[in-house]
Amino acid sequence: MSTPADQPELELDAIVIGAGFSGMYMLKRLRDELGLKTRLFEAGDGVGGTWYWNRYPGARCDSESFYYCYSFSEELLQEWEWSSKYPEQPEILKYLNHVADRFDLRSDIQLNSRVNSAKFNETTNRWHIVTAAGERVSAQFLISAVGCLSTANVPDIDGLDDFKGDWYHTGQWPHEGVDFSGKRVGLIGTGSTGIQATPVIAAEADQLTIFQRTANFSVPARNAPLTADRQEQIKGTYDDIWRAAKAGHGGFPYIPSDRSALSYSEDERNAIYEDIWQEGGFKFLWGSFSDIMVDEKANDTAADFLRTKIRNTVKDPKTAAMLLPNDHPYGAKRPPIDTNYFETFNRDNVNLVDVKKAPIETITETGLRTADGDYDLDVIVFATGFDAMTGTLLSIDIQGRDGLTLTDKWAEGPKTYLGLQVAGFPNMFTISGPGSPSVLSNMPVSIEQHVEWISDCIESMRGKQQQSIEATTTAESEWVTHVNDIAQMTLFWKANSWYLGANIPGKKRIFMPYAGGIPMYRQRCDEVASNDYEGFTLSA
Ligand code: N01
Repeated sequence: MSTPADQPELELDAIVIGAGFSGMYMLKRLRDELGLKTRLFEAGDGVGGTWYWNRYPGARCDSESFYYCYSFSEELLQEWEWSSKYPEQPEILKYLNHVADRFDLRSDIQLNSRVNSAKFNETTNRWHIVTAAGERVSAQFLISAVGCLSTANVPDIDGLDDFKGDWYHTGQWPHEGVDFSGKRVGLIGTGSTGIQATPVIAAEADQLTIFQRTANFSVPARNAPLTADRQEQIKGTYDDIWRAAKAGHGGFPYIPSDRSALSYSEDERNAIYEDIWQEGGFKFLWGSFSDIMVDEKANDTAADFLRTKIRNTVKDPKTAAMLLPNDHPYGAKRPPIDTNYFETFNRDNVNLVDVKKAPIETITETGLRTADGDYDLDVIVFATGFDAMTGTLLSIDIQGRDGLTLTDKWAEGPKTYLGLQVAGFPNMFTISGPGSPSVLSNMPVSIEQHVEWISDCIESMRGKQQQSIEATTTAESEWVTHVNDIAQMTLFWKANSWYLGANIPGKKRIFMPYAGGIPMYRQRCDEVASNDYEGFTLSA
């Protein structure tokens, strides 16, 4: 019987990996606007990327729906109706499926096709990939659209194989859902995911025990339906919305604050915080004061305000004290947005365990053992995050020029030029790669900018009959230094976050995203392009 490995290699112009927001738009641009023979390979059996995999209870977007979407098609913007301010995962997945159908993308998306390896041939300037099924495909361009948070981190805790109950990682949630009724559930992790899942699981389970290693700040989402009037108003002002989003530091369409937290009296400042906390969402971080992420004293004012809110919400003083974040500045870990997270600790069926004080020792047949004692559980939920920004790319055996592997190249942390290319890996582009604003921004805005920059670059190459493009090592190392210098000016360094790879044992501690903001970043990318792709070597 013939297998995919027996088939002749399929020859294309471009290969895209990943069918989330980035990959689908990349496919559309390359195929429909440049006329390239393009195929998108996706490991899952559906499109949607993050929104395909993360089906855990309570999963919803922390950015508002009307700007957490594509801006490239006016028709799409006008025809799609978001039901609420912060849509749930099924609605975003439905939107991405609609995009796949509306732009007829499915015919060039190959599902259930994990890319195992990608190797560059210097003689032909082509990339050769092999899928898990053994299928071989080559193309001039290889574009990674694998996402920043797609490799689940299940901590290596002794005894997991012996556990007689069920366990799940939130990023690999079963499609049929999980029935928690009558169950004793243990949830490990209090990042954005754990904070979204906690109230929903608590409402269904018999008992929920949260195993918290680091207490986290969180601001209420204040989710609400989008009324017909609000929809109409949004749809009538989309040009202004996108103009503001592209000019905003984090890709959000609101004016960033330009006032210092320290130039107000405590009462005045707290009144400003209160107003913005009542509004809810990310605006608390980016729209309140301009110095929260750069000045520790300013940050303390926001942190104190949020700690007071926790104390006032959680009735049991012992539990409230455990929930007070005390080891990192607010915002230095990605700030969660919640719906009734702290209120959930007032329920009788919810219990909080501090696993920093009494660490998890082992998982047993019947539950989990910490240094303090045993907890009987029917289900364990790992809301323990991801090997972020590099984990997925490094799980593919990628080899550039001279047999250089990406794993070796990034042994001391990721190195890229603009987060778009890696020296030694010609004709390979990384959408929202390390060194770009990506996870510090409203992702669709950053993704569209990368996709458009890459397709403009390929179009320019084709116009000039250039066969290969590669970042120079000089441009790359200058960019890495710049990314580092910018991060050093912020408080991001002061937390053990996944931004720094600190959540993965043994991972090099390097600040991976670009913290200089979207306007400065876009300007640099545009300058590079208009200076004949300065910092890249282009060859005929
Ligand atoms: O993961 P995390 P996440 N024992 O890494 C704990 C995006 N997102 O899935 O802080 C005990 O943030 C860990 O503890 P600590 C968003 O960008 C977006 O929540 O390392 N605990 C932490 O509490 C977000 O930032 C949306 O001490 C362990 C938690 O697990 C990113 O995804 C919604 C442990 C992991 O937190 C990741 O969020 C949700 C161990 N061995 C998420 N290992 C949107 O709205 C880890 N932990 C779009």
